[in-house]
Amino acid sequence: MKPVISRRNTCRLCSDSHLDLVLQLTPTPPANAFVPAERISEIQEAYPLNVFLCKACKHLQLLDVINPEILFRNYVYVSSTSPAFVEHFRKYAYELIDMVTPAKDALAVDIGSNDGTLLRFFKDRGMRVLGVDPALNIARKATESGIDTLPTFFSRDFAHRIREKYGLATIITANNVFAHIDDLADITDGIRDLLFPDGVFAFEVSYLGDVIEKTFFDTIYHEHLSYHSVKPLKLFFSRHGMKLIDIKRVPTHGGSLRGIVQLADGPRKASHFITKMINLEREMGLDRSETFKSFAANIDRVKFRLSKTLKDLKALGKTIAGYGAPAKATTLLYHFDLGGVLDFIVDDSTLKQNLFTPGYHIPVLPPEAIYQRKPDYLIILAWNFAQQIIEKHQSFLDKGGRFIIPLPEVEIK
Ligand code: JHZ
Repeated sequence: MKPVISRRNTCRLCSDSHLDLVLQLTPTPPANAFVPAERISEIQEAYPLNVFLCKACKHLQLLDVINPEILFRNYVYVSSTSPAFVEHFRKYAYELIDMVTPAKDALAVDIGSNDGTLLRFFKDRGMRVLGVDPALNIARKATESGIDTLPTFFSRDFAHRIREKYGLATIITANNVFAHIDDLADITDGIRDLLFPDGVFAFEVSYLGDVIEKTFFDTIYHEHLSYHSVKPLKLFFSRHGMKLIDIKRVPTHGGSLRGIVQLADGPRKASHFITKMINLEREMGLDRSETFKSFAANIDRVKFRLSKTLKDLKALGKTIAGYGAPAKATTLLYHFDLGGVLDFIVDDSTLKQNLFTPGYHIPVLPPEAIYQRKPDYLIILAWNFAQQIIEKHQSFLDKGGRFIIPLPEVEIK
């Protein structure tokens, strides 16, 4: 069995060994390591959250890698919990179909397919679909619901097996997983080997530009090994016989990139927007260590503001709970030292309800708890869904409750 944590010494994208430590966040347990009641007396180990910038290709990344068997085999995040996200995937699937116009029965493969939310839209449009996801519990459910899902980690070897059994794929997707994989070179070679000559690989990842601009530091956790930007990715794909041909900024998870990639000699022309984005990244300073010093100062500023707000409320005898138990809440709670502040957290995902948060062991309850326990304030830890959550719980506001949105700026509603 591989160790719980291992340390790499080279850049994940270009293999250079010159890396600058540019940010250190408070160590945390794995962000989704929720525990059941019988384990709350256990102390969960915290692992470093140190962020490095590659001096050669400027890719931002973690070098401490938690064993993916521990992170992903039994997973609690389910894409379909958030209706806005489902709608996002519907539009995304249709855009890809319009771009590729797949032949009848063409194959779509989704890497990290979770509960099959995206694949279902391809299937509805007549494509053959195949999911690959290491989360045994979620892959089984997806297969039972009609989306064939192989319960494993994607790799080049595995891509070859898929190719033998199912043939080449016209569309391959990987959403919110391209940041999660340590050996990106191997899976990218697998994608290349599995792709039809005129097929496309599409991926979405949280965008570093948004993380920096909006101080979304809490999206830094062990599952996210990479904080992608366009320039290093473009170089990376070209080294692997592929070509980045389009980039789009999409609003999911506070700001993400959608990349479209084809084989190096594929039929489509590259969009001039790629060069525009690379220029914008230079202006934002994403390739400079100093940028991360001001990022760290911004994190401290939000920490001060939020801690003061919560401390003042507590001093007035107010009760505070959390809404949403996203992975990123683990980083926020640890780095801002908020373990003792929240009485409980509610989350709509039944997979998280009645568990306890990683490390601090704050109880996660169904949303009805808000109306039974009547906290004075709810801090929205799933800040990317603040609007939807507030709309859904207008009655909490009507009864005198208030919401606190922690990021990008502390806001009370
Ligand atoms: P959400 C996930 O991160 C996990 P997380 C993963 N590691 C990843 O890479 C990123 O996405 C990109 C709840 N909720 O989507 C559901 C409600 O309770 O921001 C979720 O637990 N009620 C793969 O975990 C959480 O909030 C609601 O009405 O940070 C949101 O988690 C809504 C809308 C959400 O991702």
